Amino acid sequence: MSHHLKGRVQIVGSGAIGSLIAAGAQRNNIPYSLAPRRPEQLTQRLTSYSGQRLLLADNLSQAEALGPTDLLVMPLKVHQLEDAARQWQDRLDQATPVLLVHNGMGGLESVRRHLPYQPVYQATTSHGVYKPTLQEARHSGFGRTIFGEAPDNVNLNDTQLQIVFETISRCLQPVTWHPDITEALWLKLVVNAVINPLTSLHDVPNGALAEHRFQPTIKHICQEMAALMQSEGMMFEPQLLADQVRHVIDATAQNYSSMHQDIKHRRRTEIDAINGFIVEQAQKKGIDVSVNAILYEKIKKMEAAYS
Ligand code: KPL
Repeated sequence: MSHHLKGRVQIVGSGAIGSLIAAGAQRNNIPYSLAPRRPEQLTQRLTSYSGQRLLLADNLSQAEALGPTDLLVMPLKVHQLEDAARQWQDRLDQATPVLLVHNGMGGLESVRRHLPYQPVYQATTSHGVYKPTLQEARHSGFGRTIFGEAPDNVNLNDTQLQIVFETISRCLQPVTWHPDITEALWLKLVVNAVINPLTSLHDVPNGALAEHRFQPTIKHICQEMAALMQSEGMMFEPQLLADQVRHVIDATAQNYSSMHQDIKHRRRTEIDAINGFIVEQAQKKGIDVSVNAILYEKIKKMEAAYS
């Protein structure tokens, strides 16, 4: 049976991934609203992966409040989530589903400070999208999306899960449901812990990380991640993690990572939620993650130079 969203997809912000979701909604005739913090940041056009230009003409104005048949999508960085959750907390029905899409960890905890009992869903995507200008987005890398339910949801609602899954499947295809989204987020964390800081520090596209000179560092990070994940109850061989990282390096070879773009545009990066999170967790467990710690410090220095 097919389940349809009866309401709208309300997207918070107008970043690259939010714009891709808006374009997917428009193509599928799903009512949506893309709501940037400042009007000049609103994405108006998206160039699809196949090169078609799409005008985001169906964009509704931001909803005053959202009911149980709407979907609130927060494709924001972890450090932006707490504020956004605070702003929306009084405008949501207790059953309005909220979807988080971000790199790194700690987003769910930030959102829970203001929305402790909200039904939350999480997704991680490897689509490459960037905004060459404030009004324009480009879908430059065709990836995939993994989707699941937050592990701490109180009322499990299979019908809602289906509806959110089908909606996001249309907007960010292809989407796979994962019964343990936290594990999928950890695996993506490994990819981001390698690709994002290294491409930023060396000022290279993702594909350059296939070069011989980067392999010892990548191997070392994967060993650190395997040890940390093991302490969280997830058993992955370092080599398997390294294979996965390599797969993403090859699949996104031409792309510049999101951290590379953030640094280029002098924006705050996701380093705290990626390598910063890793260092913090490892400290609690007494696990050595010195390569992650070095990358963290170096990116923090780069950020400090312009912020
Ligand atoms: O998620 C990404 C990012 O850039 O943030 C990867 C998968 C590394 C692709 O660039």
